Amino acid sequence: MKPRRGRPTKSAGGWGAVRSTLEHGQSELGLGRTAKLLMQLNQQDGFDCPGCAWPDPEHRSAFEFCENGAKAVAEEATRKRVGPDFFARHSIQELSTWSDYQLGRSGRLTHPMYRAPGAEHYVPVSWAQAFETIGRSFATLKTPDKACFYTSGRTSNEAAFLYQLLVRKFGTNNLPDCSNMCHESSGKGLGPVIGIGKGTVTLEDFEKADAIYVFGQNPGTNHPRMLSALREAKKAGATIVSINPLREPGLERFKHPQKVTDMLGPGVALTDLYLQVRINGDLAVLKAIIKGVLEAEAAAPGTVLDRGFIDQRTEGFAAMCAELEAHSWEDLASESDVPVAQLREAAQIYVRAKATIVCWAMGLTQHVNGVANIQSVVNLLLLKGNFGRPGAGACPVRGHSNVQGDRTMGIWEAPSDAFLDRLGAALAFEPPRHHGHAVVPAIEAMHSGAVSHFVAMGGNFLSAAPDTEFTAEALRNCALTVQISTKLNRSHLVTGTEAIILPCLGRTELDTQASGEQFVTVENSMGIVHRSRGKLPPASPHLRSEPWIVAGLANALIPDDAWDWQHWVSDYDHIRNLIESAIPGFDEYNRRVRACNGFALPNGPREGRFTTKSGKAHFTVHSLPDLSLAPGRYWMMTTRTHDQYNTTIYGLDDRYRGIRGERRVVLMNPEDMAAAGLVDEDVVDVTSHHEGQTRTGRRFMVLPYSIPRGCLGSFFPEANVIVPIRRFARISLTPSSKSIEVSLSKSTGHTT
Ligand SMILES: Nc1nc2c(c(=O)[nH]1)N[C@H]1C(S)=C(S)[C@@H](COP(=O)(O)OP(=O)(O)OC[C@H]3O[C@@H](n4cnc5c(=O)[nH]c(N)nc54)[C@H](O)[C@@H]3O)O[C@H]1N2
Ligand SMILES: Nc1nc2c(c(=O)[nH]1)N[C@H]1C(S)=C(S)[C@@H](COP(=O)(O)OP(=O)(O)OC[C@H]3O[C@@H](n4cnc5c(=O)[nH]c(N)nc54)[C@H](O)[C@@H]3O)O[C@H]1N2
Ligand SMILES: [Mo]
Repeated sequence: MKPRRGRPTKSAGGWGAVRSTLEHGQSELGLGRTAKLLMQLNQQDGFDCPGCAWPDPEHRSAFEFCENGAKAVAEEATRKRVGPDFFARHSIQELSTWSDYQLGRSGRLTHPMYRAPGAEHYVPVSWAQAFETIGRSFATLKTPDKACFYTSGRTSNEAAFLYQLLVRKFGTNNLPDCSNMCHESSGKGLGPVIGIGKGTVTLEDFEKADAIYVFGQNPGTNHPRMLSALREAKKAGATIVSINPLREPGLERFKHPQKVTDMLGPGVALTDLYLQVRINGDLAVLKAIIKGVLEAEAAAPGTVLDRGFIDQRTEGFAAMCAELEAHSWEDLASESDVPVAQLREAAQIYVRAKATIVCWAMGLTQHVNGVANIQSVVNLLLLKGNFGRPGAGACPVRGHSNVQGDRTMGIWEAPSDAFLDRLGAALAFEPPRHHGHAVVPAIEAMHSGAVSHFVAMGGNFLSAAPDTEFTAEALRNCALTVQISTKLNRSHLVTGTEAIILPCLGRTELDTQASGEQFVTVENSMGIVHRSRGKLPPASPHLRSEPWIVAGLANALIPDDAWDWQHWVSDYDHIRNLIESAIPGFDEYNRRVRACNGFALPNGPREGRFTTKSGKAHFTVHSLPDLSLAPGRYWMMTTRTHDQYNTTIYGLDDRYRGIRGERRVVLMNPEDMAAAGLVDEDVVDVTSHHEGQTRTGRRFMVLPYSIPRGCLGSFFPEANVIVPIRRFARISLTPSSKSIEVSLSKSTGHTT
């Protein structure tokens, strides 16, 4: 289809969102079923949205969902099916030529499927045969460390806890997860400086904040319900500063679909000051804001900083101030590509605010200096003691709906000794101590042959991971790959010598075990643990729940194990009792999680305690990244469109950005286009450059867009072919998918 381009929309939400919700739901489910399902979404007795991890308000309306949550639900509750006949009709080779969009739209997986060595087709197998095959293959492993167990962030607490327990009982900490590609920089950044790797605000804080900074996040698309919180904050008098290379319509203005005045009028303007920073210029912006705050304090001593807080509750302030002296305003403006006047204004807003929240997502974490970015956010917040008081704090906005809970449950390749001590004591076993592989090292280990067995609890490892070709080679190198999935995706098509698909229940579906109907629990972005109960009849009678599948895997991998996994799975209260005994903060889990809004996990900084070794928060010093580019080179970011959930593509439009019918695009500054001799809709090949290696993605369409010079935008997963496997964040190892050094050349007609 030829792309049609309009202008980016002026606001997010509004009639466009209502229309899109209904159209998408209706095409997958029919209107009656759509309405019935959406009324259960995010309700106390309903199911948690499988979309993002944004929290639910205490007093919920009948419509606690957004356009994109509704799409995520429709995607799972679709009436289309991918059964044995589908796999008999389509060979794996043929399916490999389908787009992600076509694969996702095929429907729900219905049977366990097996691909024999060299086979062109998957064939159906029974659950018993599937587990037997897995058991036989794992029995050949010389050491448990030759296996890796991936997790994506939709997995419930119950499934995640059992899964990590199985993996550790089996004998390894090889638990890479989607978090490694996502907010790992936030966890690794926050932990050492404030004592917890999580955010410190609650939803209620938004209404009490005087200033809110939103760094590197596109909530209009990825966390639409956050716009309601920003709208309320704004109405209560907060000033909002957005820092983003793209002018995202969702950050500019919001029309709440349930507010008549918004829908009929222009909506509510959200951002007061928009800093159109260059890609990875945030560290310079943060330094500039801090510099402005220190200058304001110097001009009127004792009126700006919270001196008492800095002296008694923090360390490292003087060193941080000293490093700042090396940077002039002009340097910081040129490093960030934001004019001095705007940087000064951003600082003044912080100076005036009594309580400040800083929100962020992938625009800060997915850089080589991702951890430094997060710790610099903390530097800013500490200046005025913006922790442990109303309206203030750090707010990493999580992605997958239970990614934070999975980590709390121990889905972590680098568990702390304290975690392993408690787990071992609670279950009377000796968990392995040596750390395992995160995502990037796991790919490298499969590539080199050090790992030969790969199990994925959800997700789409191949398409989500960097360096698609390299990752494909890694997966093909395996002896066995096992995917526990709801829907068909590319990771089912690029497999080890043997491959198995285990189809599982999704969030929306009834989960019945020996003791009756079950609910599961999840932790949202703000550390609240609550219930989720599916209501729909399962898509196929052969589907099993994730905890049930883990119990089956346990019997296959550790045949002589004395633990009664089946008993735990017969009633999820048993699993929650295990969690209570092994993980702090879950006292009386089964009782408290049945309370209407669930319960909050302990959070030291939120409660006024920094849980670092010294009991103090730390200012840290970070040098600016080198953003210089050779002629003809650009920094490229890879983001989501409005019509996708990570690797699941709902449609080919990016409505808010005004792009239709095309995903293989390069968004480019018009002046850069002119300088490079490119015109609108030229087709180019994109080549990344890293450590002397190149990777090329073919045939992307250039579109002029409002983005700083030297910067380009593209969409993932299509652009993952050019993300170099060896370019990742220091400390967190998160692939640097928001800053890749690339060059462009006109396509010569060949295809990808
Ligand atoms: N509908 C929908 N919802 C989702 C998802 C989805 O795919 N679809 N994914 C979920 C997941 S797993 C996650 S992690 C979150 C992701 O949520 P986001 O982080 O909002 O997702 P991205 O599309 O990666 O967008 C990042 C934003 O960062 C900006 N950016 C890029 N580089 C830089 C930079 O160097 N500096 C700054 N300041 N900004 C930059 C981009 O312009 C973009 O606005 O959303 C979750 N929710
Ligand atoms: N270039 C680039 N790459 C990126 C990013 C980026 O911004 N740029 N973002 C990164 C981020 S933030 C993340 S979180 C990762 C996402 O990585 P993943 O979490 O691995 O990917 P998803 O696309 O969310 O996974 C979708 C698949 O999950 C399965 N699924 C859905 N629901 C369920 C369920 O309830 N149970 C089970 N067992 N399976 C289910 C379906 O089969 C579906 O096809 O991608 C990362 N990759
Ligand atoms: Mo994510």
